[in-house]
Amino acid sequence: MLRFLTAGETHGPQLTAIIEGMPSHVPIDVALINAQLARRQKGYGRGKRMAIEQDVVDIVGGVRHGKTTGAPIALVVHNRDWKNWSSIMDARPLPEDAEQSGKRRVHRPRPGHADLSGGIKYNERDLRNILERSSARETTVRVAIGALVRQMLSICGVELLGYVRQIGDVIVSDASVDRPLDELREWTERSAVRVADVHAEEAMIARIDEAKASGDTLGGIVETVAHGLPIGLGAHVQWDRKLDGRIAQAVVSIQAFKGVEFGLGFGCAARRGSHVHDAIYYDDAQHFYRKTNRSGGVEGGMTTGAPLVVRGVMKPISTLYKPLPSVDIDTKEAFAAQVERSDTCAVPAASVIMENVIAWEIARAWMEKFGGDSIEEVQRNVAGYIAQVRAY
Ligand code: EPS
Repeated sequence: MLRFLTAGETHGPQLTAIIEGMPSHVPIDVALINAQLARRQKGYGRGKRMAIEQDVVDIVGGVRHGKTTGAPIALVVHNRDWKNWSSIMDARPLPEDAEQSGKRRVHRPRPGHADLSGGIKYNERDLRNILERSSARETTVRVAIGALVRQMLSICGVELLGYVRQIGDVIVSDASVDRPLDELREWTERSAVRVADVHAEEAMIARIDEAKASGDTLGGIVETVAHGLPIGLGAHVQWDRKLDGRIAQAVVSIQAFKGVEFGLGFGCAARRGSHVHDAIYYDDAQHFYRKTNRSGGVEGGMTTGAPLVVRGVMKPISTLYKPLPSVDIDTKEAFAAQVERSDTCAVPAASVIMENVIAWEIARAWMEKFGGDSIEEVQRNVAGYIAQVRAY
């Protein structure tokens, strides 16, 4: 069973993850994890924090001489900004006279953030204790985790790509996405907003500039495609084994994500069934196959063998430089919400985050289906299953 936990605050010393259940002998290239972290840091519309950070991972357990050992893997990403926050975020008690001045206390909750609900729930008078952990900084280490486990997936032929479909009211053309995976990747990685559509890119950059100038923020829609999945990852037999259900939970757990869809998704509502489902065909060369992939590669909670296509919607970031009305938790008086440094638009970064979060869920389902203690055992199990599928 693959599982992980993360810990760490946005302005604390580091983010930490422990991953358990990786088989032994998976070659791990730290440079590939750092490359994913670098992709996450890019994107037009990010704020000043990204100029401070240069995220790199330290592997401090479970990998030896470039290969997993089967032991729990511990990852650390240091926050460079920590040096500017070390006294504010110190784990040790403050001297009594510094109690109020030294903490950059937050007491005017930002609408849309975890500040108010978290403050009330945890009976916390300093909302910084909520903000520090609810921050999207935590996605750094989730990307590192995805980047680690996809090194096992890539040995098995699975490839993923995340890109942007919409920022604000600017939508990329379907034709720009409808390209071979390598070509789409090349375009996406070159683009400042991770789109393969130059007209949309220009309009998106203009919208981000407008939003920034007016102290506002922008959300959007991101998409991940995964190729190389066999038929039958996930299972129909129990609610918590359905792959689409798990991916939905993982995607909506990404900070600021409000929705998820597979294939046609919400577009299913307006169509008749005959224009929603993917008819089944058979020939000797292709075995069972479909001419369409409206399902987005999942039926009954299981992969169909077609590419998995997932979209997620990210709301505009809730920290506004021109803040919305809020209420001071001390005085109960109306005030503008507290302004904390933030980004105007993090949708391009969110496409990298969703890609890696989905890689994790695929890896988890992969290990449930093909699980073994070494990568050799996993590969034998995959090969045996593929032969069984071919003979069906
Ligand atoms: C974030 C606020 C900003 C972002 C941060 C997420 O951080 P800070 O308050 O330090 O300026 O830059 O994102 C990251 C640090 C990151 O690595 O993505 C928030 O409030 O969620």
